[in-house]
Amino acid sequence: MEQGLRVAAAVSEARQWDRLMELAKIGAIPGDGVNRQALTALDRAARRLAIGWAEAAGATVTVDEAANLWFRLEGRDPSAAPVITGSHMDSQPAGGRFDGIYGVVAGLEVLSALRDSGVTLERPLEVVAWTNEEGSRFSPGCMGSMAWAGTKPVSAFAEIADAEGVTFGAALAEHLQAEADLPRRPLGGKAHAYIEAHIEQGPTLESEGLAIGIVTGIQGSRWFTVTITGASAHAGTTPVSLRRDALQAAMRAIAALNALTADPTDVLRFTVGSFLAEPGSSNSVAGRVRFTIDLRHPDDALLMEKGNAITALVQEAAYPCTAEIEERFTAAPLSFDTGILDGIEQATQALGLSSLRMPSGAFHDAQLVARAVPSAMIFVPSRDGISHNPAEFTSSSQLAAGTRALAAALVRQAA
Ligand code: HGY
Ligand code: MN
Ligand code: MN
Repeated sequence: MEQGLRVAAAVSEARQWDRLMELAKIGAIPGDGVNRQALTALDRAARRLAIGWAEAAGATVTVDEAANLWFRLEGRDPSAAPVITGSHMDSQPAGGRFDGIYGVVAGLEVLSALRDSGVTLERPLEVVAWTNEEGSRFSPGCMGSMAWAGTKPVSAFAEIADAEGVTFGAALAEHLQAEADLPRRPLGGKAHAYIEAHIEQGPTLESEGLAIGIVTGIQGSRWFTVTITGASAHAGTTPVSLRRDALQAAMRAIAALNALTADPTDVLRFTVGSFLAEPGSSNSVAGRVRFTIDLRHPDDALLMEKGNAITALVQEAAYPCTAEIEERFTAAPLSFDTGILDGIEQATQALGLSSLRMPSGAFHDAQLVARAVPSAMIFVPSRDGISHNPAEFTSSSQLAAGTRALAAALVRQAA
């Protein structure tokens, strides 16, 4: 643990905060927020900043065919399976300055602290920025980590289009062309351990006055897209009895889904986050409605039971309109590696940081990486538990404490 404490001591709160604030200028939106969508020029501008910092820390830079961006610092044994840390650089459309990007900057800070402390590890250390974790431009999320872990091939996402009709395949090709100066590395590979630092995005750590969340696992998530088709009609001349009103049908369907997912224990999470009625004119009956479903629960059987009931329920409620339901994303509930969790706890104790073992309500790339590599996560507090909102905030000292715990935990895995 001594080496880990040396590297942790070399973590600079100011350097890390300055880097985060520099990145927050790229895609800045009012209210201290960020809108930096995956595979855009803004995403590439942020990546170039990170590349510069990684190279200054002595790391080599590569990109894989899913556009995951890699920073590698060699250890004494270049043939050893690396230890990996990182997160995502893309944001929600009305995102904050810390979701995802903190985990990448924390990894970069550990690279800089290794250089400053003169510590050389046995294993290589790699910092990764995963492509499209949020899934807000191209649904679903976690495309980069799914491709890397072998859950789905990159080609499976090629035809998925954004709101402007740009396909993921086209955006990826444009992006890789723009980063053609970076050496390419094959997708996938072996790793000894993966530890991701992330903001909690919930109220627990702050309300209990704790510094570090030792994340024991992640609840399951299922994403669906519902398309309800009726018939567009004149709002003035068409009798209600003759209408096939897709918007009214969608309201019936969502009411039925609310009944299906009602949970007095407030554990089940059901969200309709996106709703589009077409043609979207005040004097035309809606002919088509598309809405999304985000369903989550820590118990796999319950998540399967509720999720599997959606299609029949929506189709029945939508009649006389028709409904198509497509499942876009499934991530089963997951428990992280107990050995790595114990190592994180020992790191927090050695650093004198208060901590709590806790599950994650949000999904993360670690949920997909854990299919291929022993993984775990570290949380830092979120002010008022706010995230996916410009008001998202974590203080520089809280972020630095998380990065010191990350540094000590990574060194323990890589020493
Ligand atoms: O949606 C999630 O749970 C993650 O924050 N993208
Ligand atoms: Mn995130
Ligand atoms: Mn997020």
